[in-house]
Amino acid sequence: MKVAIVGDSLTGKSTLLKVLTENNFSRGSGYFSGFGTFILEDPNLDFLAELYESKKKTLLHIDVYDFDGFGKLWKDDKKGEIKNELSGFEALLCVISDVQDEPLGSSFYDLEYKLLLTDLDFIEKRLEFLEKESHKRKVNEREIQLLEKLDAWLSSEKPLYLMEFSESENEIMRGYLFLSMLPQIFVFNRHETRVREELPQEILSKIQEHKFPFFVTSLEIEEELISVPASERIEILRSFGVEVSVKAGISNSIKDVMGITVFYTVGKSEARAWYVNRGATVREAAGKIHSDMERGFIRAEVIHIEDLKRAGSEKKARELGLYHLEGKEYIVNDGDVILIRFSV
Ligand SMILES: Nc1nc2c(ncn2[C@@H]2O[C@H](COP(=O)(O)OP(=O)(O)OP(=O)(O)O)[C@@H](O)[C@H]2O)c(=O)[nH]1
Ligand SMILES: [Mg+2]
Repeated sequence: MKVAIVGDSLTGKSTLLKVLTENNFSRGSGYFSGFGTFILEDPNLDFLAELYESKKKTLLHIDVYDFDGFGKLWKDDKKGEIKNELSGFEALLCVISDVQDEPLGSSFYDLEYKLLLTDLDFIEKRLEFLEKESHKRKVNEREIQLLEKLDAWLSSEKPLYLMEFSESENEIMRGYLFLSMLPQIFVFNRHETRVREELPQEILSKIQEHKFPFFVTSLEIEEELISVPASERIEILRSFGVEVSVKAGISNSIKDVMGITVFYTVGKSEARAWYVNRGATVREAAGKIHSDMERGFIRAEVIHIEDLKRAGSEKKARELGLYHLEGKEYIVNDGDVILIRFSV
């Protein structure tokens, strides 16, 4: 999983990279000033590792890149280049800020405008190209119609994320990269003295309309707390008015945003989190662990993490009949703890 930190200049993007990677990041080049690995926080996995006294704990992680294409390196005539740099990214972490004493709206609308404008610019160039081509050869009319529809949608200042597509439109869309199709998570980096202030209603309604998650924090404070254990960190953050640390917030919301389901495997040697696309079967999940497990899949023993927590131990959970046997078509639920039976 690969996400880009985006936002206007001086909003705190590089500070966010530091916080998420706990200072373990590398310097980048070009539009990327740095990158690193963000290990997602997961209290469920902590619970499992403790319960089974697992030697090793393997959490999910995300590759995070600090992107300056919409900040200090933004150039109106470089939109195409900037857009291409983001191909392969699956979500955007949008940093909105008032630490430079500008109102929040200024960095919010700046980013929204640049994202929509970049998509619009691509569409208009593509339409121009297809128009020229149409004099030489037969072009795909369906593509032109779709691009015109996208153009109208974006011109009404709505991201493509909110648009619904037919099967055949989806097919055409797959060939494109549109920035406003990417899911977004908003980090409001507020000045320490303003963390407790309400977010402007206009911005709030916009984010809620798009169903994007958002968090309010002070990245400067979070940066000072990097080496403080998570449990103490949240206490200190609360005293400043921050309700969820940015790491916990992003860890919790990333799976919804990316449309993935998290499941676990656990034993003495390792407790581990895995993910599959939402709606995947347990056989596909087995394939994530090892191709042999998918090939030789017999059945899966499954318990939901909440059931295991309630029972308090595997033994008790078994006595209560909370484990269930599932065949290969079983759809994995978020939080399932799975034991695959297979033979090769
Ligand atoms: N007061 C205050 N200053 C902050 C906070 N977060 C970041 N800053 C300051 O804002 C400046 C920019 O922070 P960066 O993290 O470098 O921001 P950036 O978005 O990466 O900036 P560019 O890459 O230059 O566009 C730095 O001087 C930070 O010290 C904050 O929460 N409070
Ligand atoms: Mg920076």
